[in-house]
Amino acid sequence: MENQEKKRILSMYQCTGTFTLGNYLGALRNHIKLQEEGYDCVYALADLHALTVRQVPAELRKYTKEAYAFLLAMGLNLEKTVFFIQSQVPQHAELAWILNCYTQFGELSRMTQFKDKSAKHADNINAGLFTYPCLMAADILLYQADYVPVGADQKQHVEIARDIAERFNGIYGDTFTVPEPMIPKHGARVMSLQNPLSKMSKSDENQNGNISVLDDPDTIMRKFKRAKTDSGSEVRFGEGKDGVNNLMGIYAAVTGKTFEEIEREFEGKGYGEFKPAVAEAVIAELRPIQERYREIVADKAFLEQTYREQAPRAQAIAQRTLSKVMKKVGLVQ
Ligand code: AQP
Repeated sequence: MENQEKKRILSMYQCTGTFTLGNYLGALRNHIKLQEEGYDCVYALADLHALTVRQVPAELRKYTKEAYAFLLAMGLNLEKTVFFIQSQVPQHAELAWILNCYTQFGELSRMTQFKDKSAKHADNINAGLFTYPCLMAADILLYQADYVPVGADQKQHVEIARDIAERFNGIYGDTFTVPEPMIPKHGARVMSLQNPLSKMSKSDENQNGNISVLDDPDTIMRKFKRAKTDSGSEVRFGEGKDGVNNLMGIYAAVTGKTFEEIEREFEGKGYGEFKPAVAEAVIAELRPIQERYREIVADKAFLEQTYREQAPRAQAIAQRTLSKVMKKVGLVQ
């Protein structure tokens, strides 16, 4: 067994577009640190989940490879972390089917993501959109994960995985580790630059609202300069100043400064100086990663070899759990 004494963390990322600064500051950057904090990390790109919404096939492939290269560029360490593409590990789809049969219609109907996405894609309310929590439970339970890092809005996913695991364990005896949600200590929530009341999202129709981690410096500068703020000019955290609060949150996350320090730094200077300063800080943070990223994507053979080599590592862990489950439910092996 690999690193059995360490607590295992599982996290998967959707590759329906280029990662945003929100994904980076709210999740990826913290997840990369966890591998140095003594956890046994299993990370993956959730390309099967992406299919619940209609995708352009060539784009899905491109975004998946791009996301893989980006995490490597961030310093994901394959000696410590298993990092694979979900569709290359067939055990996910197999366990998901079994878990479908241990999940109730009522509990799936209560998932807010199903309600949101079916309202957004009313012309394609497919069965996958409804049962995706079973696939997500399979993703987590296959690896006997102790913790799943989640934003506060995603706790419901871990809760349903816990319910399914407890139900299964209750019928068949201990089979799955019951996972705990892990709310990150430094998990900044980044809002859209154009609408600071909604979160920055890959799928935002207004691309000026989101900073893509691959945006060039001029684009980053332009987007920050156009960021929506209020009619005031003081760089101060406060109620009704959602745009400025968001920019301060980004600046704080990138520079490590506190809000008080930022207020002092920009005392009497106004938004006109603050916005380019935030842009510069973000550009400097992303620059070395973008440079490494360009080297990695230029070497297609290396990238392909890397994700291909990771799949069997994940399969070996996943198959142990799947075999146990198959035996318990009465499938001939
Ligand atoms: N704006 C955000 N601020 C902080 N954290 C965020 N995350 C996403 N947006 C923000 C966190 O990023 C992790 C990976 O998310 P994901 O790739 O699985 O997809 P998502 O949460 O659905 O992200 P998007 O960008 O909003 O994608 P779309 O537009 O496709 O829905 C998660 O831990 C998430 O909390």
